[in-house]
Amino acid sequence: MKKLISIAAAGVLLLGLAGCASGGAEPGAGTGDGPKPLDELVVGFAQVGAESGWRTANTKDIQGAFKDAGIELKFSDAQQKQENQIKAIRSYIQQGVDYIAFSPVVETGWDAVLNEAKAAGIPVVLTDRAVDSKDESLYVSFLGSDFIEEGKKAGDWVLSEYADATEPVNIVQLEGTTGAAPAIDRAEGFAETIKDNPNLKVIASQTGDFTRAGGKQVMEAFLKSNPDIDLVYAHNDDMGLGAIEAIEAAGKVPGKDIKIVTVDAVKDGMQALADGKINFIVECSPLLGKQLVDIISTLNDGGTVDKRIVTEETTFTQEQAVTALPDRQY
Ligand code: GYE
Repeated sequence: MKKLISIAAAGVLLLGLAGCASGGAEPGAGTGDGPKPLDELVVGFAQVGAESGWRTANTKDIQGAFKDAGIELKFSDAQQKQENQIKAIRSYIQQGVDYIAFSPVVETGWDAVLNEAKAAGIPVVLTDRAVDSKDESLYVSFLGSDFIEEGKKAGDWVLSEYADATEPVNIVQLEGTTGAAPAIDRAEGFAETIKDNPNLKVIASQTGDFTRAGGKQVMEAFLKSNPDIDLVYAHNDDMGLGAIEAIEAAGKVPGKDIKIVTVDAVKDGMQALADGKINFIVECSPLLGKQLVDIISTLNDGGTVDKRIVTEETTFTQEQAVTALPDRQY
C-alpha cells in the first residue's frame, strides 16, 4: 500500500515537471510530447469479468481490435468484483501505461482511483458502462449503449403485445448486477414505458447477476411463488436462457405459456428467438473495440473526442432473428 502511494506521488511530480517543460498539457490530450508510434503505446483495460455471452464477445472484439492496430493491450478480468477492478487500475497506473480503459462493474465508488489516474496524467476512457461521478474531468469519454433507451424498447414491445389486454398481465423481471448501469437503466426505461398501461404489472423483480445460472435460479423461485406469470423481462440474454430452462423444467412452454423479452442479441439468444422460445430481443452491441482504438489514436494524435459516444443498435422479432442468425458474428 505504502509503495503504491509513493509511486503515485512520484507520478504526480513527474507529470508536474513535464507540464512545466511543455507549457502545460491539456488534461486528457495525451502525453504532450506529440504522437507516439502506435507500437509504443500501452493501454490497460480492466474488464468486468466473463459473466455472459455479451462479455465474452466484448473481450474478444477489444483484444482483436488492439492486436490489429498494433497497440499493446494489458488485460485484466475482475470477476465481477469492483475491488479487483480498482486493483487492476492501480496496477496500470503504477506501470505507467499511456491510457486506461475500463467497463465499471457498478456505477458508484470510482472517484478515488480515477483521481489517482488523473494525478498520474493517464487519460481514462469508459467503455460499455457508466460511472455516476459528478466530476466529468475524471474520464475523457464514455463509449457505450444508451441503456434507458434499451429498457424503453423492451417496454414498447410489451405495450404493443398487450395493447388489448383487459386483465392484469403478470410480469417478472430478472435484473442485471445490482448497482450496474445497465441494470439500473434497463429497469428504469422499462418501468417508465409500461406505466402507460395499468394492466401491465411487475409482480416480482430480482437480480440474476447477468448470468445464466443466476437467471435460472431466480426464475425457479419466481415460478414457485407465482403460479400466473405471463411474461419475463430479462436484462440480458443469458438470464433469459436460464429462465427458459426453469420454465421447461416446470412443464411450461417458454415463448407461449410464458413470453420472454431480453436484451443483447448474442448468438445463443438469437437462436432461442428464432426457435420461438424468446419473443423479442433488444440489441446491445458488444463490438466496441474498433471505436475504442479510434478514441485512443485520436487522443494520441493530440485530437479531442466526444464526451459521450452512443452505440447504434436495433431490435429483433422472431422472424428477423431467423434472417439475421446466419450472419451473426457473436
Ligand atoms: O448486457 C450483459 C453483460 O454491460 C451492456 O453486461 C453490458 C451488459 C450486457 O453481462 O450481458
